[in-house]
Amino acid sequence: MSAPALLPLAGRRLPALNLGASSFPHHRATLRLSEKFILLLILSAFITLCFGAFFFLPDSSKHKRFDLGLEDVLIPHVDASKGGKHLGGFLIHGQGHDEHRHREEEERLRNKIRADHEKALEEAKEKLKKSRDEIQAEIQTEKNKVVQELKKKDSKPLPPVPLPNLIGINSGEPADPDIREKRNKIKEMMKHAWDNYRQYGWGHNELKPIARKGHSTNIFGNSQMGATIVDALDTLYIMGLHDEFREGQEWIDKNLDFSVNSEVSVFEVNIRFIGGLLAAYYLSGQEVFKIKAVQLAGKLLPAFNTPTGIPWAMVNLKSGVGRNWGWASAGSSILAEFGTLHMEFVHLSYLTGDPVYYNKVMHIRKLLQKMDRPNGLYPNYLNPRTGRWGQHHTSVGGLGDSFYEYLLKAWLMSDKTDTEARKMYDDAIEAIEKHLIRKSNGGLTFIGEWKNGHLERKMGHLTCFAGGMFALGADGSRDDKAGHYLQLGAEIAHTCHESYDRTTLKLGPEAFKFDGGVEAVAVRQNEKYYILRPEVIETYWYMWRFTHDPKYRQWGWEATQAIDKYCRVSGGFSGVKDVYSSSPTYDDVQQSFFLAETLKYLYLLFSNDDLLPLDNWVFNTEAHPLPVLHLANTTLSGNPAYR
Ligand code: DMJ
Repeated sequence: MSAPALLPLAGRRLPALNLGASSFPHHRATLRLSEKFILLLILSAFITLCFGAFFFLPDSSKHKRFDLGLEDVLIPHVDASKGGKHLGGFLIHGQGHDEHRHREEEERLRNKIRADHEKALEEAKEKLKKSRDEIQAEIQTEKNKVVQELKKKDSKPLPPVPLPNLIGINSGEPADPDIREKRNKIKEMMKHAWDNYRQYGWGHNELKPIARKGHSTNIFGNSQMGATIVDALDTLYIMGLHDEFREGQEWIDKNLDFSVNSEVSVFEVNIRFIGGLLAAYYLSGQEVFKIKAVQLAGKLLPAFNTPTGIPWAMVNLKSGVGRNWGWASAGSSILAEFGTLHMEFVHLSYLTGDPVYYNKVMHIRKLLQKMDRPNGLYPNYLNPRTGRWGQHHTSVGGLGDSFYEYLLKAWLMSDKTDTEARKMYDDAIEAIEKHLIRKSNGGLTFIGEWKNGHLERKMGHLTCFAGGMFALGADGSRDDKAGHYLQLGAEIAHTCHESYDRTTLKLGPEAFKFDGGVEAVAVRQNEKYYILRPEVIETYWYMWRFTHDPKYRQWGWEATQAIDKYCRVSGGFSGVKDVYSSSPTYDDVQQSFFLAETLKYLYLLFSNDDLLPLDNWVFNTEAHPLPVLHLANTTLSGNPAYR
């Protein structure tokens, strides 16, 4: 830098001095002298500074070297042996001292790196000396820390809401000793299923009772979400198995984590997890269940981000990316899946005061209402991109079933105020009766499936739930046809009982035909299995509640005995592959719905009606009881879902 460059700077400072002088004219000459003196002083100080900087400031080329790593390109080569270096083509002498400092600094750095390496090596050796268990324990501690941190972040308290009338959660003890004994037997079966899961499958989604290890399927994604624990909680609670309930609660509190990179079924997670958690919350009042249900629901919401708002069948809990099952017609979503969210989502809005859940399911309903329906029937497939139906296949069994169930239950759960849902149910049931329900030659009423313009005379085990649904919907039916629907329920219960009674094991097949001389019997080998499903027993229970005809308890007891005899193994309960074979083979899966539904419905069948009375509770499709929201008597002014 040259000296003239300094002048403008010095010049800017002078007017300040002049200004002061103008106030004292008799000192003007003295001031001019001191001005020159000051100017000289500044100049000499500046020159000294420049020289000092040249000799003593650190070599900036070194910094460039570290910052950019381009020393060979940008910085002239250093030849230390010559005791000097080239800078921009000039050889600077007298820098031996500087070089020495650099070398010292480099040595210091090298030593530090060496020491760090040695320290890391020592630590690794120490780790290796530890046992696998110790290492795993350390990893677990670290994991727990992270989980606790996440929990702190997620466990925001939810706004308090008035709780609905929670009656009949600790009752039901029958006076009749025979019935009490049967009820105790069912409780013992629950304990057997739970204890074995506890011992061999704890934390896994389900249990393999013969291999005695955990089991899972793709509906739960790839992570251990303890599906059996969540699904079983309310059954444990109503059976009075409180220690087991507490164990489950503890596991959920500590381990149930939804921030996992796992693609799950929106429907299954909703009915089993959200339904199970909400029911456990209402029964026990433990906040943890409500908080977990809300956290999980938040993870399902991205599934609704489709052009139509009809959710994808599957969603990745971490990324929120959704997609449909590869096997579904024309990339469609499934009626029974996107149509079985209503009950749980209304409760989520009720409990949180956040209308988002309610809006999502109401949007689905509005969209379905607007659509044309072939013969008044809802096809099972709907494309979430185009909003058009896929293949025209209608079923009250798999792929369609719980959509109809939730229309009826939405009305019941709203204290019969959601008349729109009731109307949709009545319309749908009328079309089903007209097009799908027939009597076989032998006089058995069955519900077939509509496939591409013709009726398939086949009924699934899943379809057997409809007997209970017809009975449940009898009261309040259009044109006062209550008697008719109760009768229809009884006929379906009878047909489904026949499907059990006509097998060797007295357990029902997955699907049975009414065709070519065959009545209520499975024909194809791959339809002969029983996987601990609940639907037939569910219908017995509803029919029992509405009629108190002892045959329903009798049929329920037959099923209990058959399950205990043919499905019970020392490691739990297993499905069987052929109900017509006297020496059945096992599928080695204890389904979570066996604890959630089958054993619960059996227990209720042998309990008094004051246990979970149907005026106060509505069971979701996985048998998780949710209270009726008596909204007329409840202050919900703060709840946007019900304004
Ligand atoms: C259960 O998960 C539910 O009942 C669902 O609606 C369909 N069926 C299974 C058990 O069979």
